[in-house]
Amino acid sequence: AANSLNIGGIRISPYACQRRTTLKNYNQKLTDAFEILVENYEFNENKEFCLAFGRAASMLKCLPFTVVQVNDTEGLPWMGEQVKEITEDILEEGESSKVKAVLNDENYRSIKLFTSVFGVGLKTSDKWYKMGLRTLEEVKCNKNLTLTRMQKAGFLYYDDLISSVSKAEADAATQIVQDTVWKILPDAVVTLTGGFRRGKQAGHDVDFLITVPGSRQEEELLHTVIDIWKTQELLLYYDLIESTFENTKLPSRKVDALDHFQKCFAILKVHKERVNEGSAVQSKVFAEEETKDWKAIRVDLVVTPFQHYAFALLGWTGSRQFERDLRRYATHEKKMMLDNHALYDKTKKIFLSAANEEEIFSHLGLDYLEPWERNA
Ligand code: TTP
Ligand code: MN
Ligand code: MN
Ligand code: MN
Repeated sequence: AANSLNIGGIRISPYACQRRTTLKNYNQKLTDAFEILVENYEFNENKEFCLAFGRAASMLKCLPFTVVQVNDTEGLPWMGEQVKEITEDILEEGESSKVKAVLNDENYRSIKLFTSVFGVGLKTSDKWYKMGLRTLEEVKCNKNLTLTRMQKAGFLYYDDLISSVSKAEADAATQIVQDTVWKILPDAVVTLTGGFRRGKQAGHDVDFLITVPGSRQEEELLHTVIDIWKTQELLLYYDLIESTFENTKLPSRKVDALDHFQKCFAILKVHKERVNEGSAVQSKVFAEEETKDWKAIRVDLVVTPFQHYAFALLGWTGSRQFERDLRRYATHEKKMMLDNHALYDKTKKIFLSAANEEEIFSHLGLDYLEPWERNA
């Protein structure tokens, strides 16, 4: 079993899948600082420190109290020397000079800015940085660059996409997705996943999982959805990725690898009149000057065969840190392999099926965690 520690009578496991982590974070000052370092280590491809600060941040998020002195973290997993140093600075000086230095670092600031554009990843950002580019204006004006279709959409809808998606906007998007999907297949199950399923009030996109019980009718579904949205002029951008899934394939070891389900990364045009934010009066006042009555919203649609639905739901609900720890737990504590498609028992050499998330937790010998307890 996992070694776990006792702090003030609270059992704290080194695995996020054995901790209940709600959105109530008593240590946000520390975790925000750690997450800036994680981001910077990610940009510099320092995997070890990336993991170290990521795990420490995730661990502090589950504590039911605010850490006020370094002693409070005594015996907690993942509080290594580097982490303790930063913690001490923040608790004693109110801030960390190392975090401040990152926030002022030209490379960090540029990469952060460039990757904020939809379709721009680390590789492209690095290239632009090495070309001497520092601002989005400089990128847009540079005639030597060829942008992908995705990046062009990213720049075109930048202001909308950079502003976070509210719960009300996610609900409006859900209405659009459900209306369209149910028009085609009334039996289809449409589930909101990602951060909004974990109870978050805002997100960077809206994630959906779609399945059809007891049939293989789902294969054409996404194509039809796209056709309908095109005629309704609701699709600002889309990239449809066909399924590459094979039933016999063992679950992937790579935590951040894309899954093999059919999916669509889209930008949806959501009209403001569809968004129920209780500000209808205000928006009417501005309606005359404002010609744009819609917002571009990033939407991820994933379609799964019904027998893989529970695994896909567990995988797409997140958080990323929770998913990492769940897979690490399966591998190291259970000799099993888990990914978004399946769970494989290496000892028995069999796939373990599951109709819902509870059954997956149970196969792994874990207490069930509700989606809102997975905010690790
Ligand atoms: P995200 O939408 O990136 O993250 P989020 O919804 O938790 O937060 P945000 O508010 O920023 O949108 O991903 C949701 C989950 O889906 C995350 O746990 C990772 C998982 N995921 C996959 O399993 N496969 C994929 O191909 C992608 C893109 C995400
Ligand atoms: Mn999301
Ligand atoms: Mn995200
Ligand atoms: Mn997403």
